[in-house]
Amino acid sequence: MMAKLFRAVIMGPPGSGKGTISERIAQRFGLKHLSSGDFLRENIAANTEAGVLAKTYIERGLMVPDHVMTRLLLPRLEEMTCHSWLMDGFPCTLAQAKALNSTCDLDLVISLNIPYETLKDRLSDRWIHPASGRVYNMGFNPPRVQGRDDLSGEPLIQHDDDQPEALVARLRHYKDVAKPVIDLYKSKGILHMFSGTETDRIWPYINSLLSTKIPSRPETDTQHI
Ligand code: G5P
Repeated sequence: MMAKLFRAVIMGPPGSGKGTISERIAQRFGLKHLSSGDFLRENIAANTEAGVLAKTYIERGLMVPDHVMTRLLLPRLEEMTCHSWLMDGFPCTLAQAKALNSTCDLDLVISLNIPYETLKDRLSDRWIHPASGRVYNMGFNPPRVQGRDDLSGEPLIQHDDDQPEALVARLRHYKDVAKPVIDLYKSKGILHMFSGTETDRIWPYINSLLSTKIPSRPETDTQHI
């Protein structure tokens, strides 16, 4: 059992490897992995009011409005009084960061800085099941049957926003909204930026950093909600 609860955030543009690295951190250090994208997909599947609204944005490759995100996520974080956690994908705007700040003190923020060309290659291979928000990558996480969702068998689509032309604007938008968040966490002295083109090369540095902050655990059960 950890002596002190640990609260961390991982931020990065779409396709930067947040989910992949979060799973590794959760497994190695026993933090609960909370994912804004997964949480939205759960709400879409459950047809909640917020889920129905969020779906209209996600389908178009757009960010969900701040008030929807904070209303969904903050109560969930407030329930986690006894757990150390890693939040993946939230906050990603200054309004979200300020709302989170009023709820808890973060110990550490990981920011992934991945070159545009790398993101473009990963995202242009990305297909989505619109009804559930499930995401596939034809190179690294393909569906069992090509072009079909694993669970429903329904056809997968590709976002116009994942086409190379639209990606420039989308990634620039991310950069614009994330910059003040990065500056905020830098000024608090808790920001750690990692750059590179391969998750496997970035991971050892993140692992080393976290090893100085939290004890690793031998068990392998990933804590994911
Ligand atoms: P999500 O689900 O958080 P995104 O778009 O932010 O979606 P995504 O695509 O899931 O993020 P990621 O988590 O950063 O990317 O990266 P990942 O899934 O680990 O890796 C991406 C792909 O690259 C995978 O196929 C992986 O296997 C592969 N990969 C990883 N590492 C490597 C590598 O080293 N080499 C190679 N070759 N491949 C690799 O959010 C979904 C939507 O919800 C909304 C937004 O609409 C978002 O689009 N949303 C929010 N809206 C507003 N505010 C928020 N805070 C929001 N959070 C979510």
